[in-house]
Amino acid sequence: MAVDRADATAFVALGANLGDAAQALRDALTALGGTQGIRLVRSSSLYRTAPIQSTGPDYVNAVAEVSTTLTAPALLDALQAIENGAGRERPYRNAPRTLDMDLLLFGGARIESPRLTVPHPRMAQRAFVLVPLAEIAPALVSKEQLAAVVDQAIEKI
Ligand code: A4P
Ligand code: MG
Repeated sequence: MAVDRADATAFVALGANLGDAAQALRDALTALGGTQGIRLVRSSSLYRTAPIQSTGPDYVNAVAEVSTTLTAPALLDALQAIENGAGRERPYRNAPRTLDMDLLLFGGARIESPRLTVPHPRMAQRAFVLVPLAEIAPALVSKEQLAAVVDQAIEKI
């Protein structure tokens, strides 16, 4: 018997710093909402951000809330398919990229598998995640967390 999986609320971080990064993020949000089993609930503004532990041009970053019937690994598959569709290449760690989509939170799940760590282990250290996340889900980000990243350059586009 097929059992419907309950919807989970998940948060996805988007980033790009090659090509037309803003358009890549808009296209990625459209692709996300158009994926079977994923509903786009809301998305943040786009932000221009200075590279953190990375090189190249400034990034464009955003965060989206989705409601999904997919499992977390299946959602990661969907994110990676959208990245690949945007021409993502991985020459080395933290290389400049046409599109990066990271899974920040998946309901209240804690996941430690070889290909997936949730909550995203570096999200609390990064203004490019915390500021857009606070815009769409203020209860998930504390004033203390925002104060800790206040020296990282970020501006709404
Ligand atoms: N993986 C494990 N957990 C997750 C998760 N929660 N979400 C694995 C997504 N992927 C996850 O990712 C490498 C592997 O992480 C995947 O195969 C997946 O199985 P990747 O996207 O190929 O490589 P990456 O993005 O270079 O690595 P990572 O670890 O996602 O990088 P970070 O730490 O996210 O940093 N500065 C600004 N201003 N804006 C940015 O967007 N991004 C980075 C990337 C650095 N500096 C930045 C930005
Ligand atoms: Mg990534």
